[in-house]
Parts: sequence; structure tokens; C-alpha cells
Amino acid sequence: MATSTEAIPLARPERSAIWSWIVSTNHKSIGLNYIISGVIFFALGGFEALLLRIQLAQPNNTLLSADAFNQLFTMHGTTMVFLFAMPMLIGFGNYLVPLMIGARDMVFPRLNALSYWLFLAGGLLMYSSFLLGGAPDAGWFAYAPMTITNYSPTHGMDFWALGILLTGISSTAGAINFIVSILNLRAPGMTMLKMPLFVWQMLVTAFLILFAMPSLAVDSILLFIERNFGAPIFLAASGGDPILWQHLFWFFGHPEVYILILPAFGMISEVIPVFSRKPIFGYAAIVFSGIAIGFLGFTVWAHHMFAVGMSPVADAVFSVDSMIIAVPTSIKIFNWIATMWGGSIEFKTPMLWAIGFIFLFTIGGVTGVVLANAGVDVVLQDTYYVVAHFHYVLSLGAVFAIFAGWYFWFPKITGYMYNETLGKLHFWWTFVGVNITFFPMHFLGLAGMPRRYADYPNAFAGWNYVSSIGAFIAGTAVIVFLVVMAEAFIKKRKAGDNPWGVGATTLEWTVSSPPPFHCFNELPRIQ
Ligand code: CU1
Repeated sequence: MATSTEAIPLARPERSAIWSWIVSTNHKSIGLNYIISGVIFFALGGFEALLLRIQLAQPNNTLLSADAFNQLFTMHGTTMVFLFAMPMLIGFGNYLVPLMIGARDMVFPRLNALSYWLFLAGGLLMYSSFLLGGAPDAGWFAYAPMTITNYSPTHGMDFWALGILLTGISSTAGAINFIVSILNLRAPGMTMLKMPLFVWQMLVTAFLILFAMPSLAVDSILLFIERNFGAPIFLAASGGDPILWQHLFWFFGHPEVYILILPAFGMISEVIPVFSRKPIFGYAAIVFSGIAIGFLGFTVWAHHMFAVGMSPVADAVFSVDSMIIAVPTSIKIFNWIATMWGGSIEFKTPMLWAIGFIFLFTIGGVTGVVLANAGVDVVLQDTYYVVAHFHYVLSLGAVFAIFAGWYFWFPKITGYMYNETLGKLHFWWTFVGVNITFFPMHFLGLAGMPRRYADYPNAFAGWNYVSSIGAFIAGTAVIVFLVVMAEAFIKKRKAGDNPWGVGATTLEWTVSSPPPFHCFNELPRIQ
């Protein structure tokens, strides 16, 4: 059993760079592996989105066949959820949690490395399907009967089922690592209620992964068996139950939303106080509302299924639960605003992303409460209103938080300072682009445009055109981002141990930038 005091062998000098990278078990290299892979998958998923938006820019477009369109939106969603957002947040968690709790590494470094390589294998497996007969094409939530061979004749959905299984094993192993590390490796004096808020949210997230992932694993194994061995599981025509798939999927799928957003909440909770020059308002409220979200997150899954015809009692229960979960979420938003209130706010790049996050996430949260009404949801189900809603929550919410965290910890991780003006340009460029892309989707949804169609009648042309222009602006923001990064690595401005000053009180700011291999020569003591 490895403990924090046991020496971890250093990379031997005779190892080639590539081999020591492959066999590294250091949490910082693994964290960076996750983050860099996440960025690459983000680019792929973004490129897929751009192709979809070109196809939808005007009616009767023939850029993509209906088949190609199905594959691209399936892989766009799958990529953004499983191959970008999750690994990105797990990567930041890997890099930061040991530093923040005053440990030298995660508790199971080899398991940690295994998690990363399983995730990468899952991602590559799913992407290899593009070259091996056709990509998954039944949507990222893979409803029966769309997944059945009659509708999805290529092996795409088999690649999907196995790829999802691998990434699920990866994140479950990672979750165990986070839980055991956080519970056992904290520096002397760091009680649970002295842990940084990011660590708290990672802990709750890890429990969510642990309890949600098995449901998806069962689902994808059953799907694989049904597709390849003809077992009657989800296909009604052969005596299976398509609703069973939905229950198992969303019992994972809704907690997954919080798996993506709680670490984001954690990042925001670290950034806001530093740039408000005030301690966080209501630390305990943020901790306990995070735990409440964790529990409630498991009680709302069937709000994705109002249209399947559940009993009125079930509809009512899941409607009310879904509205209740807005309460702990609003508590956090209240706490962040109260932290900023009366502070001397510095609008540095991380802070801009954090404020952008609060603004966009709140819009997504409000449309979420609208959709939580079973009666309203039946009308809006599978329209662009839903697409707008979850993109505001995730692709704007979680992504903005990730960029807040990115700019906040970039100086710590690389040792270099980015250029503030360029960073702000990146923020505003993205902010304008994504709002032009996603806000019109509310109108399209209210007008009744269904999602996942490769074409539409002329009546929907106006807002679709606007949305596609927005997608191009948001797409070019990636170039601005690359410029910011390139500039920082060329200019090599030294960031110092703590570029943010007195407000940055968590332990990672007490070590050098980038942090030493084993983080701490002596375990820190917390007063
Ligand atoms: Cu949900």
C-alpha cells in the first residue's frame, strides 16, 4: 500500500522522453495528459459542431448527407461530454487536488495512470470507427430502437458501447482515487471544513461518478449483447423494453450533468474571491449545497422522459424534484455574487471568464426550471429550446469555468504569465460568438424546430443563419486562444510562485511554478 511518505521512484535518466511520459505515474504529468487530450478532443468536437452549423446555415443544404449528419451530431455530443469536459475537469483535479490538500501525489499513482490510458483508449476506439465502416449515429444518449441494427447497420454503435465502457471504467477508477486521496492524504491540520472548495466539489463529483457510472456500464454492455447476440433487451418488437434503456441511461445521465458542473463550481469558487479581494462568502453553504446537489442529482433523472408517458404521479415527483435542485444551485450563485459585493474587483482574465460563467449558467438554469415543468416539457421536448438550454449550462457554463480555471492556474502549471489584453480578447470573442450561436436556438425551439434534423423548412431559415454565423465567430475564438498560448510560451514572462497576491491562499500558491516533482519537500501544516 503506497502512502504519501513512501518514496516514488523518479523517472530514470536513461529513459527516453517518450517512454518516461508513457510510464509516468506523477499526478501532474497525468493531469496534463488529461488536459492536453481534452483540448484535442475539444477541437475535434468543435470541428464537428462547425460542420453541423454549416449544413444548417440555410435550408436545402447538401454539404452533409443525413447519414453523415447523424454521425457528426452523435460524435459531437459524445466527444464533448466524455472526451472533453470530463477528462478536462478530471485533469485539473488530478493536477490540483494533491497540491491543494498538501499531498505528494494521488494515493494510487499507478491506478491513476491506468485511468488516463483507459480514457484515451476509449476515445481512440470511438474515433477509429470513422475509418472502420462508420461512426456511431444514434445520438449521444443512444435511444432504442435507433441503436438497433436495422436503423444503425454499421458497427458504429458497437464502438460507442465499448468506448463508453472503457471511459466509464477509467472515470470510476479515477473517482476511487480522488475519494481515497482526499479522505486520507490531507496535510496535518487540514480538516474537512478547511479544504479548498475545489477539492470539496471534486470529492462530491467523485462520489457521483462512483454511483452513476455503473448504470451506464450496464446499459452499454446490454446494448452490445443485444446488437451482437440478438438478446431481446431494449427493442420492443422483439419483446424488449426501450424505456429500460432510458431509465438506466438517465440514472447516469443526469448525475453526469453535475459531474461536469460541480468541478466547474469549484473552480469558480476559487477564482471569484481572489479577484474580489475578499474571502468567499458562505464557505459552509457552498460545501453543503454541493453535497445537496449530489444527493438530489440522483432523484431527477426521469425529467428527461416526460414525453414517454409516465404516470401523472411520476411526472409530478420528477417535476418538483427538478425544481428543488435549483435551490442549492442558486445558493452558490448567491454566494458568488455576495463574495463580489463590496469587494475591490479586479477584472483580470480569469475573473472575466468566471463572471461570464455566472451569467451564462444562470440563463441555462432558468430555462432548466422552465423545462422541469412536465407539461411544458412535453411541448418543448427535443426542440432547439432544449439544445439552447443544455448548451448554456454546459458548453457555455462548464466551458467558461474551465477557461476561468485555465487562465487562473496557467501561471502555476507552466511558470509563465499570459498576456492580459490577449486573454481578455479571447474572452470577449468567445462570449459574443457563443451567444450569437445559442441564443437564437431558444426562438427556434419555441417555434417548434426539432433537433437532430439535417434540413428544415424555410420558416426557420433566419435564426439558423444567425446561429451559424455565431458558430463561426466562436470557432475563430479558438485561434485567438492558440495565439494567447503561443505568445505566453514565446515571451516566457516569469509568473513567480503566486502571481495573484494575498487573496490566493490555497497551498498550490506556496510552491514554485511549475511545482516541484513531489510538490512538497516537507508536508505543510495547516493552522
Ligand atoms: Cu437532467
